[in-house]
Amino acid sequence: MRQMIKPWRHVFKLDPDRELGDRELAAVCLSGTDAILVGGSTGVTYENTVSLLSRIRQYDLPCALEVSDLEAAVPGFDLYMIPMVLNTADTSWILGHHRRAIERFGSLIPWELLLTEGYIVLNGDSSVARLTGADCSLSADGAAAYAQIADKLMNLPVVYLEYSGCFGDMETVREVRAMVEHSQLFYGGGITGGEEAMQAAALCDTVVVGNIIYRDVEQALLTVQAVKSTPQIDRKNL
Ligand code: 1GP
Repeated sequence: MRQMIKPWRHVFKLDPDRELGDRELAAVCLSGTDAILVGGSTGVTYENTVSLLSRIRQYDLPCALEVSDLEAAVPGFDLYMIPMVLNTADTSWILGHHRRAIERFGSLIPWELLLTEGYIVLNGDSSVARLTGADCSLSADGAAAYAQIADKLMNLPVVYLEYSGCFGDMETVREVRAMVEHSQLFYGGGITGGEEAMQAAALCDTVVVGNIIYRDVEQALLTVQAVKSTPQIDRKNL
């Protein structure tokens, strides 16, 4: 599964709890993005997840579910991304929900389709920060230390810098990038057009674009080419 996500430079994240018209969905799926990630912090249900998956399946691109609620663990995705929030004192977001999922679903879990994401949540005003009790007062060094826990101690396939809803501090992203050697570095948060997309793309392996799809789909579409045309800076040169 690590191989499947390796080429992903640009990903659109769609929220099952939000409305998206057929024309907009088509534009997003045919935009040249590398994959669709389905997920959201609140209001995600089995029904709205099934409905969104079946609409996305009209198009030929990988579709992954970011599992944030046991009730919405829907079969049929290409890949399941399992967040572990590293910067919270609430262990239910690191191990607790995961333990319950294993107890409940046991042998039904398609382990070969799972990838763990080491989440570092950095926007204190976001729903995900409120939900998980994340400590968003981290310095750049603190964020980079968590990233190294994911990369070097836990050997996680993905480190996800999550600024959901606001564009992140690129100095922090740069420090994290410099320290992450093996994990694939995802960035998400507040990208509203090409310029922000390029800044994130220079420093990260994969750029995730969410909210702007629902506010201004044309702007969202511009981020695809922006990311794809931006070369990554070699971490050794940072
Ligand atoms: C949210 O990281 C994603 O989980 C993308 O963030 O919605 O702010 O683009 P935005």
